[in-house]
Amino acid sequence: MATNLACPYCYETFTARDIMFRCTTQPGSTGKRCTRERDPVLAERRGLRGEVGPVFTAKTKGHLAPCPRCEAMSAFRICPVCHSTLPAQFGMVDNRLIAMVGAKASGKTVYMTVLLHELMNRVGAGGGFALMAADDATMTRFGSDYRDQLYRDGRLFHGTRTAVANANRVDPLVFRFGLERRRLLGSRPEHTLLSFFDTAGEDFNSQESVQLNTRYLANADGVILILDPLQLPGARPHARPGTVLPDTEGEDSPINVLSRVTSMLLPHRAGAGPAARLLPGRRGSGRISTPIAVVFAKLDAVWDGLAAGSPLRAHPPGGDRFHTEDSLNVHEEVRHLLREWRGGAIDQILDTNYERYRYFGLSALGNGPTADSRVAATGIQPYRVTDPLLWLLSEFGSVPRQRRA
Ligand SMILES: Nc1nc2c(ncn2[C@@H]2O[C@H](COP(=O)(O)OP(=O)(O)OP(=O)(O)O)[C@@H](O)[C@H]2O)c(=O)[nH]1
Ligand SMILES: [Mg+2]
Ligand SMILES: [Zn+2]
Ligand SMILES: [Zn+2]
Repeated sequence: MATNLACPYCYETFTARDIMFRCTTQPGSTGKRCTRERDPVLAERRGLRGEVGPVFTAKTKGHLAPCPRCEAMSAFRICPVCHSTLPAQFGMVDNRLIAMVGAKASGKTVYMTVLLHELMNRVGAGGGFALMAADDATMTRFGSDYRDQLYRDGRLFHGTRTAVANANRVDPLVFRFGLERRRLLGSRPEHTLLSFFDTAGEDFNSQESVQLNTRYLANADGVILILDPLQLPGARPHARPGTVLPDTEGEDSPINVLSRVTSMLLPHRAGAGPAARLLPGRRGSGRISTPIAVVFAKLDAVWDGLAAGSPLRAHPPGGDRFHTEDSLNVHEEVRHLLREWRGGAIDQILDTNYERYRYFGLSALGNGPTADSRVAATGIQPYRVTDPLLWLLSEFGSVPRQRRA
């Protein structure tokens, strides 16, 4: 069976043979030239309404094909479902889809922005990683919709729009991730394409949104579940004075969000036909094999509730590896805190339904925001933000593991 590829933009799957091409509209050797036109598929699926080269199919698994109209060769490969231009190395390097999920206001968008910014800048400089936008749209959108607002203007985000409110679309950000070490050794740097998909907390409440997000979640290679520790009844007494406390009950409670995410990941697999058994993500146990990183965000807000010797208080070893020992210490500590803070049911759901889950604790901002929803005067001081992604990448085999410090 041909291996399934998944589009980093629409998360639909297809095989290498299904990939289509877009004419460059540059004149070819014959002198004929195609004109740009509107692409209704691109408009509907991605909301992109500009004029682009015409689309054509070619019976090739290669990276070049001649346009049937003007005969000019084109290297613009596009997704057969949404017509997005695929990144240059698509199909040759690993392509991983990562979904950010969690209750409303748990901190998903802030975390995603800080994580990407850190990987592109600070960590990238010293940590041996390189992260770059894989396409122009990602570069522009990450800058204007995320980075500038938080880092330049110091403003926090409004709630992320639900997929339904966004014309039934989600717009993933697509990056190229690499380890710099290999480049130093002279070999070709090996890259992984990473597609990040930020959901709206509200997406887990509405039925329509659930359907759309189910496809994205089902095709995700890794899930990052953000938990706001302040939603756990037992953590609230430890909150820093002045912290605004979110609701603990109802639709948006961490346990409800985790239950919904879990049932979105489960039935797709259990109910699917024989072919689905070959899909990554499903194995014999009946449990979900998609790795899920379960993250206590906003650690700064409950810092005073951590014991003096807590592994969460220790800075991670750093470098371009995933540190197993540190991670397992943190994992056990968070599990212990979950029980202590009356969130033990979360652990039970994970243990029953997931083959691979790991706990993390981090703070994206490092400090609570001001009363008028701005970044604190001390600036953004991220703490342990790369741990969950490095774990996922180590699970995918894209980042090496180091057992002991
Ligand atoms: N103390 C503290 N507060 C944080 C941190 N990160 C986010 N917050 C707070 O949480 C709020 C919500 O963060 P968002 O990232 O917008 O939340 P979200 O999960 O994307 O919310 P939706 O898009 O509505 O689902 C922010 O406005 C901050 O007040 C952090 O690292 N520390
Ligand atoms: Mg958001
Ligand atoms: Zn053409
Ligand atoms: Zn697509």
